[in-house]
Amino acid sequence: MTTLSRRGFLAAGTAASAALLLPARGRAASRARRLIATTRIIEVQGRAATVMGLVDEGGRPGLSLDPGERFRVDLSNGLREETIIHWHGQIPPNAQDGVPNTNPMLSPGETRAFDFAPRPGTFWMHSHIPAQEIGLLAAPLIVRSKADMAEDRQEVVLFLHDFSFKSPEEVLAEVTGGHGGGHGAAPAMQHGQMQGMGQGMTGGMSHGMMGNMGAMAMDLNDFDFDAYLANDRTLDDPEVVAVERGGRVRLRAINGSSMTAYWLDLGPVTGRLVATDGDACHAHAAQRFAIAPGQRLDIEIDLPEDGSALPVLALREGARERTGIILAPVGATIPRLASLSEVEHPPVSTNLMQEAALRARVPLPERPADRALMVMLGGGMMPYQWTIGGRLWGQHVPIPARSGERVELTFHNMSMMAHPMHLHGHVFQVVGLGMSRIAGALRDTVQVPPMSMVTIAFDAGEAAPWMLHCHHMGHLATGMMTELDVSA
Ligand SMILES: [Cu+2]
Repeated sequence: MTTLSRRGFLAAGTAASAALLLPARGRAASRARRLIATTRIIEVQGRAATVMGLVDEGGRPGLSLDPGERFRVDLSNGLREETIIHWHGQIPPNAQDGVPNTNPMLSPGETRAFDFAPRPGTFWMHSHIPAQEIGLLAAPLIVRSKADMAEDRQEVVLFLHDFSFKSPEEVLAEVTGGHGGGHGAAPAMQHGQMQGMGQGMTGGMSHGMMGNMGAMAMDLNDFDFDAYLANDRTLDDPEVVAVERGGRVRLRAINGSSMTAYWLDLGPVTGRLVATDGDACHAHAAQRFAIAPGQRLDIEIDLPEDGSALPVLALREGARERTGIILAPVGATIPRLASLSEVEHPPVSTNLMQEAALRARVPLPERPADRALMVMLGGGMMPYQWTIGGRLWGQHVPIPARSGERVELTFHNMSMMAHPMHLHGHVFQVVGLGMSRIAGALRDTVQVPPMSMVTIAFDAGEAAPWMLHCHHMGHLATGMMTELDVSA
């Protein structure tokens, strides 16, 4: 009988996820990849839904680059509206970062060339327009390293997204109560903004929340989506990934959701978290891992020796909804799993235990901060508006830095909701949780729990304006965004 290596086994597999990962054979290294922003039809709970997507010339979602390959991509806008795509976690020249205020929008039918040296690891790409991101204009961006190719393990991508049958515009309108959709601030938003901390407190604990949830209740979910997708599918009809009995998997989990944080749950199996937002960390063993919007986790999993199938689930925080994929060796019984757990899942947003335990494999060099700043996060539900430094996008005061400086930012969240804060153009290290210093994980998106402080450190990069914002699309749409203004 023929024995297959794990990589050989992967190549022989027919699972849809394998198609997403395998680079086209014989591709000329110099040829640009094609990427198309388009609409596509997926099936959710037995119903056809038209969503947006980022696909290659074969219609497959996402992009996977070979070791050493440049990010050389011709991006075409196949939509009937303008778009702009951000390469989340990558550090391109600012002019290629894909944000509306510094880069020109792509008109319908327009193609634009991108060319930069990518960072290896698990990344993603998405429209930087909130309604388009809610509408699934998002996909995995995997950059493999030589070490990845040498390892005897199968790679599996898990891309999470929240989904509604309503239009993204309706979702935003319902979430924001009419405050979403514009960069400008409504006149009513002026009120109380200059009060800083006080605004955050009163905004977050306005009467509706107080009455319903109690004085210290945290707000976990803004919107009840119709479904939670794992690689575009639900647990009614999950993706079943062919794996080798007893083999090793590197799960590349990406939370592309617009507003939802999850626990990744391996059931009885203990996995090892080995990378956060694309950068290696010392292995952190657990059965459940917290993942906020925008974040990525690479988790090594040793599959059961008994050949049983292993569901990899994503549990919506503070709720019973769940989604996931199933890793199944040949002949394994595929379990039927409901889309609702029997009990509510605990909050992710208020939990800093995982973050406290993580240590970067290659931390930033030790260096005193040249600049240390407090960044106040505020806002609340009534009215629905979220602020940085007491201000909305458009009235924001950019955070200054000089290229090469070591900068420390302390996010001080004075609101009752968590904010996954994403900085463009930089990798940062988590160096403080509350009052304690740690040599934590490298990240580009960090979850800042309600009423808490998280400190990040980084060396300021290219002299340019870089977006700093909350990755909750409802919060972003109402103005929770500012700039890190790096000068030469
Ligand atoms: Cu937020």
